Amino acid sequence: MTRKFSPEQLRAYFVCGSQDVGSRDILTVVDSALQAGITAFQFRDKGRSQLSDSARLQLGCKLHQLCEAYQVPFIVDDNVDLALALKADGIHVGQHDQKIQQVLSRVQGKMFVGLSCSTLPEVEAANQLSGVAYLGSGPVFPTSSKADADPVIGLNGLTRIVALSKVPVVAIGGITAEQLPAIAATGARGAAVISLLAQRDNMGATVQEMLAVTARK
Ligand code: TZP
Ligand code: MG
Repeated sequence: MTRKFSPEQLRAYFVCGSQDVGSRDILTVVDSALQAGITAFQFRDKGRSQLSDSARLQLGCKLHQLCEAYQVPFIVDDNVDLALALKADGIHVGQHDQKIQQVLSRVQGKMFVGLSCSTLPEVEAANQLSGVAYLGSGPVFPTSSKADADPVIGLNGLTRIVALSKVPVVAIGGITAEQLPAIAATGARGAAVISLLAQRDNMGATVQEMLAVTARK
């Protein structure tokens, strides 16, 4: 079943691939995150990942099934062919990935689309498009999870992006539990994190904090 986009899904958004879990089993890590209450999962298998295309497809299939069991949207990073093959609920693309217009027309009616924007001109361009469900903006803080990350935008940069964007924004990059209230105060609808969850044994408390700071008052 394809899950439609809702801004609530941005509240506790877990991004993960085989490169992010060290010697642990990614299926166990994602299952724990789902049990802990994440609201979206993005399969981002790249960078230091050692998986072949077919192993990535197989893993993606299992991860999608897991997400289905918890009724949490399964989003694929960057790779439109993989997202279509896996019948993902969503695709997330960056400014350097396939041209956003091409992505929008290839997946139209099949899944929702998230777009990375880290500058105001990028947000202005995104505002001209129809069909972008949400923006991912950052890195808000320095990150060690993405080798080619854009320059840090800080909380001030994030605040400006949120104010300009016509669609909901999820913050990403170097987000720690301590920074969650400040992220929420910018108006961002949630935080997208790799290390905050991938490198935790007990994810329950962290996910609860992510949900608490984004709860409707
Ligand atoms: N895009 C911008 S920063 C980033 C991505 C995928 C990495 C986020 O990982 P972490 O560990 O939460 O800093
Ligand atoms: Mg699904």
